[in-house]
Amino acid sequence: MANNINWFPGHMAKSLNVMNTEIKKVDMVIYVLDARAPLSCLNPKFDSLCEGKPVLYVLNKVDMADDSISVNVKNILSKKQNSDCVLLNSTESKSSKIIESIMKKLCSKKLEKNERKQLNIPLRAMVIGVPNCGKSTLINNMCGIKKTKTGDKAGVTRGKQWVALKNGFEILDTPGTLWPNLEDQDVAKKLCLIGSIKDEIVDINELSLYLIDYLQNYYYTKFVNRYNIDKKDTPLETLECLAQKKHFLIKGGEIDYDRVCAMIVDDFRKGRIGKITLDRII
Ligand SMILES: Nc1nc2c(ncn2[C@@H]2O[C@H](COP(=O)(O)OP(=O)(O)OP(=O)(O)O)[C@@H](O)[C@H]2O)c(=O)[nH]1
Ligand SMILES: [Mg+2]
Repeated sequence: MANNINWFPGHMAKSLNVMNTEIKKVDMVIYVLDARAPLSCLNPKFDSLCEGKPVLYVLNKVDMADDSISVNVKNILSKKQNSDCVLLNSTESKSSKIIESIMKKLCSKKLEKNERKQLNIPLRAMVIGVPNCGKSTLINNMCGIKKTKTGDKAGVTRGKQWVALKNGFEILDTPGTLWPNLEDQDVAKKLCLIGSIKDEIVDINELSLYLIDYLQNYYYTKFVNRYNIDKKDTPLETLECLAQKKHFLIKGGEIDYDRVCAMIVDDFRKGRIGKITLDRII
């Protein structure tokens, strides 16, 4: 990339501060990761936030991710102390039903203590994750009705929102947050591809070349099935060949780079190329 990708606007810094205060009021954390780039979604700023709290990792959007990698990630994360992990498609009605019993298991000590003291206090969880990973969609799924605003772009939720569930649990939705200085620019590109960084600050041409290179290395058959194009010497040659094939040309027969780049990124985001994961965990 010509310029480093970094996106840490003031509202994210503010949200992190609010979360650091609210964490004291909750019994556990629901940490949502986009299964298409699960490791890249791990925010170093969340490490201290989660310290001492049970964590349920929700590997979300598994309907769009590589199944074998999702299973590997689940195995790694569920082995972490005081943690568990579920694979989920939050857009599928009632898919989050499995979460209730896991929450109770992770907070069993607290629940027993409350029962002993005959305290009728609801179990409280904070939902955290990078922008656009599906936090609000998950909460709506847990509610059974749409209580929080969702949308297919980064930064939909602004400000905290408590939601009470029928089973008595109270869930806190938080705005998606990243961290200052995305030092690993591969991570930054993956976060762009899954829609966690807003498109306005990203060079879509470079992003699509990165994606082509990755797909040709790890998902060659899926790439060929979608575009019917062999591997060329460079991702740029593949991109140009694709544009010619699609007749994405501007006046004078020049390649319409913006159009072909936008198409391939959109195809990935909509899952048209197939179930793909951008982090390798094998
Ligand atoms: N295919 C698929 N799409 C999902 C899933 N979960 C959420 N989405 C979609 O992902 C997009 C983002 O969902 P949100 O719930 O708004 O994400 P968020 O994490 O709350 O985003 P911010 O509030 O911006 O941080 C929406 O278009 C959802 O429909 C899933 O499991 N599978
Ligand atoms: Mg949200």
